[in-house]
Amino acid sequence: MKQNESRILIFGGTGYIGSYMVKASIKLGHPTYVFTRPDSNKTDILTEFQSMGAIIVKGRVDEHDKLVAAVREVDVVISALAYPQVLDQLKILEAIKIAGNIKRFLPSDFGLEEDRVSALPPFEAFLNKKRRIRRAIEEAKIPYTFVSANCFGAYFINYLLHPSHPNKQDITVYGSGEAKAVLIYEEDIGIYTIKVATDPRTCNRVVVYRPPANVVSQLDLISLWEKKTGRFLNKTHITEQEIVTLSQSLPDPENIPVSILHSVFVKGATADFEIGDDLVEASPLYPELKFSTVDQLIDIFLKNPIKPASAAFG
Ligand code: NAP
Ligand code: EMF
Repeated sequence: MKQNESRILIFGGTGYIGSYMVKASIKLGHPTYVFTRPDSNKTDILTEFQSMGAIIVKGRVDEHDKLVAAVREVDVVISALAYPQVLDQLKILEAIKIAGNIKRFLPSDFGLEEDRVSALPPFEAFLNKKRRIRRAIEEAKIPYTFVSANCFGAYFINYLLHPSHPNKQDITVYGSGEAKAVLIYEEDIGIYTIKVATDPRTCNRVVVYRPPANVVSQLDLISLWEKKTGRFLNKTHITEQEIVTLSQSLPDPENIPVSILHSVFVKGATADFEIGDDLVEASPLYPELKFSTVDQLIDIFLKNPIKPASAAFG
């Protein structure tokens, strides 16, 4: 597969992270198809995509024939469907099997490296659904790339530091605040995901986005933020035991975010494993590209505060 000739179909392309992938795919010159529900309320972004040259395909994942026809038009399928739709990807996989032409499938992972983390039960149940999709793709022998993008940078800065409330100076520190976490700017996730989706070196590999300048503790992040803004934050620590108790007492699905925070900021699960030969770290693959560092990410954020929508867990 020549990298510059791939036609790319994106599911969930109107969504939070999917929209960065659609824009990156168009920017990198790929014929780009966006699969969206006929009654999707994301009309503004669909109009924007169309004006940029994307081809909009309207349908539902349970419309099998429509799915097969859409898949037959392209070389690469990327799913950025939201968490509640994770198991719907089995329907996409069925269509890919029937169509028989797909050179690469990227399922909706884009978080912690799910085959190398062990989490609190609510997050474990979340990850189990994503693992089930990975195993089904492997079993079907469809060429894949599994992407661990770690923490969406602007999303997590917003969540941890709530910069859209400049007067809100009380912030929560999870555990000691010293565990290292990996934060990646969403625009970079878009570009690198399109690059790895069309790269022969990443076929049937797990790719991790973990450049050294993007590994940061919560306390580092807070002091960087304080230095750049001149505003000081009141930190309240929540202990590991309190986090575990919350994960047990909150109803489903509200018990998921707190369990994710436990993995990322108490356990350091995005940064605590070696990247050996069984994984590919994306940053050295493309000398012409660079991930924005955490320092740059804060600058970007301060210039143009992005207010990410909250994630869907239902
Ligand atoms: P999202 O914005 O919530 O949704 C993506 C798209 O899914 C929507 O735009 C919509 O497209 C489609 N969709 C929504 N509801 C649907 C339904 N009921 N049936 C069918 N399709 C529906 O997704 P996201 O938050 O970007 O999440 C994408 C992936 O990133 C997930 O795997 C999630 O776990 C992961 N994630 C990771 C992080 C991180 O920090 N690493 C943070 C957030 C999310 P249409 O309206 O066009 O049909
Ligand atoms: O709300 C979240 O985290 C708490 C702030 C969820 C949506 C984020 C998420 C992050 C992940 O890894 C960092 C979902 C899936 C992930 O693997």
